[in-house]
Amino acid sequence: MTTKNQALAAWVQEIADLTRPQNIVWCDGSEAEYDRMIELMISDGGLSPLNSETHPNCYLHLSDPQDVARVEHLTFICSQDKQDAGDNNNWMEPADAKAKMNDLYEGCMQGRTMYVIPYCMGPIDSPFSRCGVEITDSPYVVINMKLMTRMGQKSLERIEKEGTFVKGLHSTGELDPDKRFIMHFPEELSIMSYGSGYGGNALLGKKCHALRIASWQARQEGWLAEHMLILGLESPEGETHYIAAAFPSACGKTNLAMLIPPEKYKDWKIWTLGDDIAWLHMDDQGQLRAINPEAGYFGVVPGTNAKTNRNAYDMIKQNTIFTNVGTTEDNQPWWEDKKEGAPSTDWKGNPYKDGAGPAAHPNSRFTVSATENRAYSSLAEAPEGVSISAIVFGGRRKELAPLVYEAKSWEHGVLIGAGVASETTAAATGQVGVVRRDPMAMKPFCGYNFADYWSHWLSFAERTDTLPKIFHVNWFRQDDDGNFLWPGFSENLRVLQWIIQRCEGESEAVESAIGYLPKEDGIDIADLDIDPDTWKSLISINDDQWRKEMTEFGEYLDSFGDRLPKKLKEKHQEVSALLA
Ligand code: OXD
Ligand code: MN
Repeated sequence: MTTKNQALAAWVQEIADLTRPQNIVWCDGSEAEYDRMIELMISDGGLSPLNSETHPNCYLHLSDPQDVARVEHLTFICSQDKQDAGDNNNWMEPADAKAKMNDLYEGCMQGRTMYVIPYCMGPIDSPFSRCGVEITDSPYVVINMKLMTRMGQKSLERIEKEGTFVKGLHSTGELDPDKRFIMHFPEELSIMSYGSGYGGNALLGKKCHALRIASWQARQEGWLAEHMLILGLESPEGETHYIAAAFPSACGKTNLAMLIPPEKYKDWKIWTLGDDIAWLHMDDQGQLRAINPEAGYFGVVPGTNAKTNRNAYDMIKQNTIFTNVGTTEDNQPWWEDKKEGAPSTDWKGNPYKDGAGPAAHPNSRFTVSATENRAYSSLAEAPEGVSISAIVFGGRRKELAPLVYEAKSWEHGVLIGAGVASETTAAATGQVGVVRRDPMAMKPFCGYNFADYWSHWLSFAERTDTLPKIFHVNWFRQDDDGNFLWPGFSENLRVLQWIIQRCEGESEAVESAIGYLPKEDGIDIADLDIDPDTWKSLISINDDQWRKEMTEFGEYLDSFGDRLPKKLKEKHQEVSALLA
């Protein structure tokens, strides 16, 4: 296989000259190729088969122990002008970045195979989809890209027809944390990644293309690339509303996207369209429509059990690649909170020792095709996407943010999104559990200056008056002893119902300084074990805490200087004045 696209052929040759691989393989995306790659990886020790009776076609990959998460401090946006990347990103001068990377790439694939992976982000026949080509020396990347994207021959054909593609070059290099960089060149639609095999750093279609590069392109072309799940909520009457929801990494997007309604609401149904990324376009009628650019899930494993996420739990019993979990004595995958079996080896492949840390790494992952999910929506493949009724932002906050509140307008909703803050998780290296600002859950993923990003969000209000309503949720409030106040998981359906009722004008709300809150009986909790005081504190605000929050948030916004949109500042002042 090779290509009719001259630019692609020339680039592949240029990279081969630089990296000097032993051979070059163009990936066709076939099942036979996937099976061959699995065999190859088993034979060289990169994968091991799991129990084929309990987990047919499931494999375990153990990564280098120093390569288990995204590396935000080593991730750069290399725009011509530093201000375009903004203080929300690390920046490097493009020529310097290329020189640094080319030094690392020089001869790095000697003795290795170079794989050329044409892929399409989004349904292959959607006008909203975008293609890319990843060149990599990692067989692990090839098999993961096969599950996570539409990869191979069809994508190559689309590239040959369209003539454009995002260029992604990846090498695992020496897996040396001191020689690890993830560089983005948004003006050139290109990505250079070196020294890591971890999904978020190495599967270039995902965070690098579908968020960082795509967010830049989206701004220029009038759409949005967001860190959002997409779900359909179907009522017993058969009406389905679509919701897009942004939460920081490892805050339950996959669980929400696959939620199984509690017994009392068993006639309701949640359909999954995506669990991590949404591309939002406005159609001719002024409706915001969403597609999921991905074709699979790269989800956090620990905590997944029959109660927290039955769909995912069942989904990953076959045709799944596990990364950095433990195993049981009979070679089934094992992780903390699986609630079944016991660990015999840990994620480093050593015998498991009680008390010597978790068996599965807290950021261990499953990779699986979306078609394995029994709640996968038939509209996930629709070229035109689905019309979005509500946008939801959320973070992991022990205190402050109520269970749910609604923005008073689109512009106010943009302020709420910009104000998202969350406790950090194991999805990125660094300290866990520290509250940090994570606007729209895009702190690690927005490929340009947040001030320009918020202007772009605000500009949608000038284009239509039929935008979705915007909400904020917080499933993670705790009492002083660290107990969660809200049961979460399936019960979150009750909150989604309120959101849809509000979109339909069917439920009254209480106006507060920060937005509309549910009335005490607005969400049905009669059968839940929540005492009235707890419930009140979940759906009300503490003015003192919010005054402090608005002051800190204001300082954060001001740090963006003159580029900060005036409208956002005004909205901030309005809310602050209501709290004064
Ligand atoms: C992810 C992340 O893997 O956000 O989706 O880190
Ligand atoms: Mn994510």
